[in-house]
Amino acid sequence: MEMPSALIEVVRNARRVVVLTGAGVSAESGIPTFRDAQTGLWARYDPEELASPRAFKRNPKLVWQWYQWRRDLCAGSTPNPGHFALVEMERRIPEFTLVTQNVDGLHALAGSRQLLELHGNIGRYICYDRRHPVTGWEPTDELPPRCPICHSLVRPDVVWFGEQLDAIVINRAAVAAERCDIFFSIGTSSIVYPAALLPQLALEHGAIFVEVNPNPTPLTRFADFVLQAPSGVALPALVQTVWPEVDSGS
Ligand code: BV8
Repeated sequence: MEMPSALIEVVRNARRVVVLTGAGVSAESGIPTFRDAQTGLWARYDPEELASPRAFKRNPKLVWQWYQWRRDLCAGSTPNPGHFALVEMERRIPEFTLVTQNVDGLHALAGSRQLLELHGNIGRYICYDRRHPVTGWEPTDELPPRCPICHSLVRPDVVWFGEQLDAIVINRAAVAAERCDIFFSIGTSSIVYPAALLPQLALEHGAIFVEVNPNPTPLTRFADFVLQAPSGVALPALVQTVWPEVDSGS
């Protein structure tokens, strides 16, 4: 894939880079994106509806089983070349911050370290009433299981619609977005807030804005560069062109 020479130049000279990723970056790992039509049993449910405290209170077992289905999908998936290209960028760029909306854990699995998980992680559990971290529970036929400490229902440690993000995490992401030279928005429809405010913050502070997405989004028209391709193709091509000495097999 051909890279614009101007983009190669700015990436090669960048000191501070922020990357925001969404579900699209895991699509090539076989995880359906958040808004793709859900498959099978889940096709008739709206994910934004299910990923909410209201849905969990109304039907905790249904929401628990949806997350179990997604957790099994994640367990069966591995990072793709797009994830590994981001690990290489982190190695090469002096100040690199990876902010993800994804809850699948694939960036950490690929080796990303400067990582902010805005929406939590589907592999971790907390309890509903007191947010106790839960690593295990008594064997039971009841779903969801109960917290060993306070006996309230166990839920995934993710941020649901209508719930606040962790203030420290979103503030760290905002500070990085305000200070960066280049902001990449990769594999996200850019419609979920407050995550979608981050590229706007970067633009307000004069950053170069790069979008990587096979489809247009509401932010495409603000982009200095648009790589209209799957991230698993565009990111390895970018890394190979900027740092030709990189072993592409990583
Ligand atoms: C909150 C965890 C407030 C759960 C998720 C303004 C300000 C603040 C809030 C709001 C606001 N306006 C509206 C709100 C409310 C709401 C919101 O944003 N709604 C949207 C729908 C309008 N926001 C919230 O509720 C947030 N909370 O603000 O609280 C508050 C204040 C005071 C007191 C109490 C509360 C919480 C938001 C977090 C929700 N949780 N996930 C779970 O996963 O189950 S968000 C969910 O959407 C996922 O995390 C997902 O990552 C995220 C974003 O979606 P995308 O990642 O973009 O995925 P999508 O499918 O949409 O798009 C995929 C893209 O990939 C596409 O563009 C496609 O073209 C592209 N693609 C496909 N293949 C590829 C590809 N790209 C590259 N390569 C490929 N191969």
